Amino acid sequence: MSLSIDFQEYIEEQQPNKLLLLYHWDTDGLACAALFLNYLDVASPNTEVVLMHPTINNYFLLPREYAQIAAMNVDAILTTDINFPPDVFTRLEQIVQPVFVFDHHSQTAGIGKPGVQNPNYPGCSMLVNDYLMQPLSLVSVLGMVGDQEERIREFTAFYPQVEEMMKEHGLSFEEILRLTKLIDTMYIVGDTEGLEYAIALLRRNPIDALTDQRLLSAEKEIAAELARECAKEMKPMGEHVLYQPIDSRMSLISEVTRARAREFPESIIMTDHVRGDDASLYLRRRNAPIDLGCVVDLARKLGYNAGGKPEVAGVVLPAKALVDFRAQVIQLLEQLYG
Ligand SMILES: [Mn+2]
Repeated sequence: MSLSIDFQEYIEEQQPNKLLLLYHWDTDGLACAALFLNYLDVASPNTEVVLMHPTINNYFLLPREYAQIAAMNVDAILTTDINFPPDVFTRLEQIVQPVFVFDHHSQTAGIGKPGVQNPNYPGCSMLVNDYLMQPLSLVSVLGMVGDQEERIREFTAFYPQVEEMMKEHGLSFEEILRLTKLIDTMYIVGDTEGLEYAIALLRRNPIDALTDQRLLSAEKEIAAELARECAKEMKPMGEHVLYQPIDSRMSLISEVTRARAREFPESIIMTDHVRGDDASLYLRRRNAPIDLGCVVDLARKLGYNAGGKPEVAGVVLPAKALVDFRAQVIQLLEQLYG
């Protein structure tokens, strides 16, 4: 199968029987899934689309998930907004080709797979919308706002599109941001069926989120859980770091870390969360002049899944390696910035 194969051409000419759509579980990924489903409904109404997401918090697939995919007998795979490392695409291609990749994460920027990989987009939803040449919609801007939050205002090539949708729908920026928070509640509370519920809601009318009981009650639960975690005392580790282990059934690590960084803007906030055999470790800083990329590099050198930016680093690693890795991170930061 040629690498230059175009997704729309493939769909419209081949009218495949069965397609797997692998999506990220956050607002951006759900918005992308909604846009693709809208397109497929028209372009190839007889194609059966199987929706699937990686286990929440995993930016990779488990052996049983590869087996599940192999058993599906799909004609093609479409992945959208998932920050998979390149080997995941290689393994998927061993199951079936073509594998289309629509993504805006820097990790996928140079992989040259069918689809579109472009890290200049602040959200994958707008990348997908542009690729499908659909008119601007609330769904197409929601993913960008979900990923970037207030920072979307700084993307001068993209923020006007958000403003246009605010005007068209009579929504303030805060209301748009709230919509993304409501959509994100489903993965945070671990409501995996809720992810497809949210995709359906996005396809119907995203504004329904503001009055949707399932989303509103999840929002309330999350606020209570976040308050409980943020009432804990943080433990100083080394010169720069304040540390907190998270103990929750929800996926709150990025929310807790963000809230604590606001509370302690001069420190590096480090949190971790053990879930079964895996652990997540997260670092975030606001004012400390420290590039957390060194933590991502260290994690990758040790073979862990990691990603981030200068001000944030996220690592997924085996739970049994967590204590040791945490100590190495502290040591590294002391060495570089102590
Ligand atoms: Mn995204």
